[in-house]
Amino acid sequence: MSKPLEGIKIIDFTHVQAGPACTQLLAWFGADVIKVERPGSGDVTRSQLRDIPDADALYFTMLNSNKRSLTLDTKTPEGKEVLEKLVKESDVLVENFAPGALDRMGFTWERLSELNPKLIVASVKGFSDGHHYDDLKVYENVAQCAGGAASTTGFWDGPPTVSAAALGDSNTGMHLAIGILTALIGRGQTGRGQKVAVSMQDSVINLCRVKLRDQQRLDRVGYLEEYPQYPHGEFSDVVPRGGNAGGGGQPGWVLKCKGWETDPNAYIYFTIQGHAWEPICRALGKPEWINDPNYATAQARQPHIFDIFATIEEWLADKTKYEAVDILRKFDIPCAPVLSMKEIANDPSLRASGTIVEVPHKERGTYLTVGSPIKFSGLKPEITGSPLLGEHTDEILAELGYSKEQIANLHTSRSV
Ligand code: CAO
Repeated sequence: MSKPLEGIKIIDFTHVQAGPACTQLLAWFGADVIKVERPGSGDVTRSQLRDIPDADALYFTMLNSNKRSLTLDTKTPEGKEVLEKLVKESDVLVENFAPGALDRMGFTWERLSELNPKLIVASVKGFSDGHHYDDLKVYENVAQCAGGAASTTGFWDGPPTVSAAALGDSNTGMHLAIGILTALIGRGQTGRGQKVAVSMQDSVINLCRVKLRDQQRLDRVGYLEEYPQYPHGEFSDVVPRGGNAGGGGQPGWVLKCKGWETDPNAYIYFTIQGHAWEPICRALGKPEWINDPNYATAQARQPHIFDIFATIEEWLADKTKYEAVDILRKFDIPCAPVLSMKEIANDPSLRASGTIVEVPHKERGTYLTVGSPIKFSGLKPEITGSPLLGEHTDEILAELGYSKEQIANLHTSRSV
C-alpha cells in the first residue's frame, strides 16, 4: 500500500519530545524522516530514564519510530556541508532547539531558503517570536504553567497542578504537524516553502480555550454555574480550579466504585447529561427523582449535585468500575472506567485497533508504544522500531552522492 507522504523528505533536527512527536507522526504516514543527531551522544532521550543498561531508553524509542538516524556534527565545516546538501534535497526541516541555536549554527531562515526556496522550516519554541519570554528554554510543565492549564487544573484547595498528558510537548508537535501539512499544500500552490512556527505556550492555550470562555463568563456574571464552587462557595475574579467537574455544560465527577479503598483506580467518570436525566434515574433505581422539582432540571439539581453524586456512589458501592459501565451504557449515559496505564497496555481493543502496538527493536527485543491515533480507510500505518544512533549514516551519505572514501573521511574527522 503506498503511503500519502511517500516522497516527502524531512530533516528531523529535533530532540526530546515536542519535535520528535511531530516528525514521528509524519513518518508513520510515509515521509522519509532523517533524524540528525550529534555523533557520540545523539538525542538526549536515548540515555534518559533507561530501563535497560546501554540500550536506547523508551523515552527515545517511543517518539522516534519509523525514522532513519544520521549522526552529524553540524558545527564542523564538513558537517555543515552535509547538512547543506541535505537541505537542497529535502522538503521540510523540523527543529526544536533553544531560541537562536539554529541561527548560531549558521542556518538562519534566510540561509536555508536561499539553499532551497521550496524548503519548509518548521520550529517549536517555548514562546512565540516577539513574546517577552521568547528567549526562554522551555519544557513540558513550564508550558503548561504559561499556557493557563496549571492554574485551572487540580482542586480549589491545592496548588496549580500539571496534567500527565503532554499538553506542552506532544500537543505542540501535533500542532506543528498540521502547520507542516498546510505549508506543503501551500507550496503546491505557490512553489515556495515557508517558515512554520508553533509555540508551546500557544498550543496549550489552544487546548485551554474553554477556560478563556469561562474567564469571560466570570467577568460578566461573577460565577460559573458548572463549577463545584457554585452555588455555595466563593468565586474570585479568576477562573478557579474545578477538580473533576465537567468542562462543558454537563455536570460530571469521578465516582468511587467497589474496591476503591485498595485500588487507586476503582472509579468511573459519570456525566449527568441534561436530557438523559430520566434514564439516569431509571439506571439508579430512583424513578421518584424523574419528576421531583428538586431534581427534574439541571438548575434544580446544581445546589445539591454532590448529594446526587453521593447517592450514585452508594449505587456503585457493590459494582466494579467495569460492571457499572456495562449497566450504565445500556441507559446511554456518557461514562467510562478510570483506566490505569497497565490496563491500557493490555487492553485487547486498543491492541486490535493499532493504538497500542508492540514493535521490534535491535537492542531491546520488543517494546510497547502508542501507534497512530488517526485511523484511515485507505492507510494502515505500520509502526517500525526506532533507529539506533547513526544506523543509517553511511546509507544517507551515499544517497547524497558521497563516495566510500569521502564517507570514511567524514568518520575520521568525527563530523558524522
Ligand atoms: N551538531 C552540533 N551541535 C548540535 C547538534 C548537532 N547535531 N544538535 C544540537 N546541537 C547544539 C545546538 O546547536 C546547541 O548549541 P548552542 O547552545 O551552542 O547554540 C546545543 O546543541 C544545545 O541545544 P539546546 O540549547 O536546544 O539544548 P538544551 O538541552 O540546552 O535545551 C530545550 C533543551 C528542550 C530546553 C531547548 O532545546 C528548547 O527550549 N527547545 C525549544 C522548546 C522545546 O522544544 N521544548 C520541548 C522539549 S520536549 O520537553
